Amino acid sequence: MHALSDELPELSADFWLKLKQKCNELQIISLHIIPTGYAIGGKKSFDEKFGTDIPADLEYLSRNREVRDNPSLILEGAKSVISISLSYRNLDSTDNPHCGCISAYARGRDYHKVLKQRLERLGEWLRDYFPDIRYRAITDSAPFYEQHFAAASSFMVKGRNNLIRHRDAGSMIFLGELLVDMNLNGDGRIITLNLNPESSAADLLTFTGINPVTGEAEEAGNVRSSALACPDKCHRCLDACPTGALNPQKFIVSKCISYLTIEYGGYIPDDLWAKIGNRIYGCDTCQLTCPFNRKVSVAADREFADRFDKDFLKLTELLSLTPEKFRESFAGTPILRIGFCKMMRNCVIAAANTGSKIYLPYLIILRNSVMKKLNLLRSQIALSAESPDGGSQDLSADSAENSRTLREIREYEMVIQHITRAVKLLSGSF
Ligand code: B12
Ligand code: SF4
Ligand code: SF4
Repeated sequence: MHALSDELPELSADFWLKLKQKCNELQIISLHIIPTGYAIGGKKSFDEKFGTDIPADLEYLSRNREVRDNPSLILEGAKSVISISLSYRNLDSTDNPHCGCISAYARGRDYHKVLKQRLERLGEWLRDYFPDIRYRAITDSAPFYEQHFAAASSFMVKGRNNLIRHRDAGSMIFLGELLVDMNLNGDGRIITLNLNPESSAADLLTFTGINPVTGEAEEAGNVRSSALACPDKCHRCLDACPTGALNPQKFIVSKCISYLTIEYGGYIPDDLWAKIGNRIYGCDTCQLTCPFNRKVSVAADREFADRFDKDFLKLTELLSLTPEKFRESFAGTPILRIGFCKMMRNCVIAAANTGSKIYLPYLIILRNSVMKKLNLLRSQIALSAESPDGGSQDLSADSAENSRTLREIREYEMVIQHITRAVKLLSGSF
């Protein structure tokens, strides 16, 4: 047992070896430790990235910038960040236009839950070592520069596809962090633990300095500077991106299919329909084309094994889902979060993109059931707008329930709009 102190505790080779064993047991495929001060400068890079052009659905990202820049507002006294990753590698993407394509990251158990559990278990293990240590697990759950901290590892780099990739695992990895109120970095250098079970004890740790001017991890002697960087001439991901969201100047979030199919809640502009193809949830194109994802030596985490039966992903099956069936079928996966309406919108576009009339009856049936639900919701609102004396009352002063109903009405109307265009396209009436 070790007492907690502000000084670097005596972290023996035994500590690091045991930590490596623990990570191997928890299927953690990378771990490095960064001083929390590494966050400073984030506001500038955030503005450079989004400028004032943050899509409304991602507006939440621009809040709490002071927390992003100062992790001790997430955990009081935070001194080090333990950045980890888990692999979800699955290159089996369907090109069959009659089946919906779900992004690899969403085909297994919800990564938020898995990461959180692993981080908690890592935290408990650390507490056995340092009984006074306090920690906080982060998995998309707090305003935090996840990619910036991840790229500080000797084994990681941010590619032109905008994603962090790991030397042995490629880019199909999830990032998570454990903030701790103990200085595990000692002299302030970044410490990368080699988790490859085959590696020797002499190869266990890499130390990287932080450039005092740029605030970035030093490149000298860094593994990533040579073998891992994007080759100068490679632009495969940029060329393959269906919508042009990835381009050398700036990542255009509002054109990214991942954003459009998952985050965006409105009508998808007509000119983007064909580009979406059969992608009904997320997009992997800029990862599938990356050569680094071909030569991967790390196995995917068991929790992220594909749960979806190929037959279930037929568009005919998906278009026949009811809201209840949707919830049942996607329970436990991140897909549940987008809700029935966004999923139906995405499937309607995929059906329109096949150009096949076989989907017309499915679309008509879906339109009828969506209309029925819409009428029900509209009458609920009309009823609540009537005052007890028979007159009408002001809805703005209304309950949370009314605003939920109004939101649902907008969502169902949005599905109808998409079905109307899909029917026109497939019946050739455009
Ligand atoms: C919003 C979001 C999206 C949005 C916008 C993405 C974007 N890149 O802007 C959309 C919906 C489009 C999206 C798509 C995807 N996402 Co996403 N997304 C996020 C989320 C929740 C926030 C990202 C963000 O914009 N943060 C704000 C910016 C400012 O911070 P940042 O991400 O850390 O990156 C900045 C810093 O590195 C900073 N920076 C650079 N230099 C410096 C220097 C200093 C000093 C500082 C402080 C900062 C700094 O600049 C970067 C911006 O360019 C993160 C989780 C998270 N909390 O970070 C996941 C995350 C980035 N997404 C992830 C994934 C898996 C995806 C998809 C692959 C999913 C899919 N298959 O459909 C796609 C990939 C699309 C692509 N090519 O980028 C993973 C990426 C893992 C990885 N290997 O990198 C993350 C990290 C989630 C996770 N916990 O694992 N995503
Ligand atoms: S996820 Fe798809 S749309 Fe988004 S940048 Fe990558 S290839 Fe382009
Ligand atoms: S496809 Fe090429 S340019 Fe794109 S991330 Fe991979 S190596 Fe880099």
